[in-house]
Amino acid sequence: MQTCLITGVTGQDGAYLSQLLLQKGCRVIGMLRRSASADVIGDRLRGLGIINDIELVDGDMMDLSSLIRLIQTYKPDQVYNLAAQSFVAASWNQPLLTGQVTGIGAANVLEAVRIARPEARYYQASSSEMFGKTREPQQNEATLFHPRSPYAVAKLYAHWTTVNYRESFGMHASSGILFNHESPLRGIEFVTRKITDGVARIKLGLAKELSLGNLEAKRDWGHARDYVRAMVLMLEQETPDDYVIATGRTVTVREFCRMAFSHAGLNYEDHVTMSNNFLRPAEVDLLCGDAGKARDRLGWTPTVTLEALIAEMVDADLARHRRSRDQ
Ligand code: NDP
Ligand code: GDR
Repeated sequence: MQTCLITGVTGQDGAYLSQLLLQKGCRVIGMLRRSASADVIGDRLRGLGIINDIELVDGDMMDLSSLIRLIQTYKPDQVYNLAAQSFVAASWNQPLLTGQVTGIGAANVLEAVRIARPEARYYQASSSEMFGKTREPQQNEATLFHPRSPYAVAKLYAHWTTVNYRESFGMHASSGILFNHESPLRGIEFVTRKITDGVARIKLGLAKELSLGNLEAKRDWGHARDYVRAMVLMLEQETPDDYVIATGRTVTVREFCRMAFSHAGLNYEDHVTMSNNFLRPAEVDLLCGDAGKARDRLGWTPTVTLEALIAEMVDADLARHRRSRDQ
């Protein structure tokens, strides 16, 4: 039985990855940071009905000693480093924290693995945000990086540290350059979930308007369930490597709005307003991934269309609001 340690287990990807690893018969150790609201924080795992199947243990990305102790104690065969301050917009307000958690935090995990369990396989949650102000219409593993936020700069540090540990110490360390992936478990502050939640509230008469920022940004959105499958495939390879994971289809935030509102029989133009409050100091205008390498080497392809993703998210938010309204 493989023992897998997941940092960021309480996040969207941590929940789906835990579920997948449990289905594969793995022992899943989830690192949980100390919080006064631990009951609420496990909600995604509770929602998937797996919270009692995971061993939740205390630790923090900024506390190297906690990471070393965890790895010494549980001797994981695989380490999935998903923990991060992952909200791009917040990274301008908390650049140093973002650097410490998202950047140095990854180096801490790599150090802990190198010291306590160098034979473990390591996965780094890298991001398409690293491409940032790209000139390429479609981005792949060879595309130059030009990060546009403190978050993306921190992710780039973590990415290159992963590559460096592979090259310096021969560690089985892989980096997944994942494009945006969403689901009903997506944090409410991210634009897709903000939109599907807004659609549900407007449809049920709980709100009239939805205020957004830049509607012209283009993103390549896939389903988180498909993307965690790619993480597992990467660690199953004999040789560690870096892979872009994406659908290859890009649409604007405006188009996402149109599709989400129309799924509920609404016209987005009647409800969406623009606010400068949600504009960013520097924007990433266009992301569209080329996952050809993952397709050829991992046999990975996405299975969920954007239409199906939006339908699942809107329906889940409608059901959730109906439940709390009827309680
Ligand atoms: P979430 O924001 O949903 O989850 C982040 C996780 O990190 C949470 O479990 C959070 O814990 C944990 N965390 C934050 N700070 C610390 C800390 N100091 N110590 C320990 N744990 C901490 O992210 P996603 O699940 O969406 O993404 C997973 C990873 O993939 C992230 O690294 C993200 O940057 C990256 N990524 C995500 C993409 C996406 O589209 N979703 C695309 C590309 C990369 P808590 O619950 O306590 O806040
Ligand atoms: P992103 O996701 O920054 O791509 O990072 P987000 O959903 O926050 O933004 C996507 C695009 O939508 C525009 N936008 C808005 N965004 C938010 N959050 N709220 C709004 O009201 C709004 N209006 C317009 C943004 O400007 C942006 O262009 C996500 C995170 O999961 C990262 O951790 C991950 O690395 C990348 O995806 C890939």
